Amino acid sequence: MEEVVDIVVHFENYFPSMMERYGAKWLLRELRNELKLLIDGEREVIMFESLKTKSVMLGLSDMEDDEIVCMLSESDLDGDCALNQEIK
Ligand SMILES: [Ca+2]
Repeated sequence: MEEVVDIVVHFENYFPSMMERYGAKWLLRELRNELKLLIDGEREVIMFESLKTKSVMLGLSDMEDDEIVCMLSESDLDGDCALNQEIK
């Protein structure tokens, strides 16, 4: 769990060195594994409620609702208010 928090909270700091050290393929696989933690169990997508609930678990409890909405809207390509790209 500590590794998950490090990756999420310090992503921008770690990204360049991790990419250089382990390669893009490894990094993408790790990110996909971490994203699975944010998926809503019933709908099997990442949505506002699951992000809000699980952000606390990941040590991101100070995230404002509008920041979560912004994260979702930036990555929600089909506009259904959920991140349902293939991340399994
Ligand atoms: Ca979507």
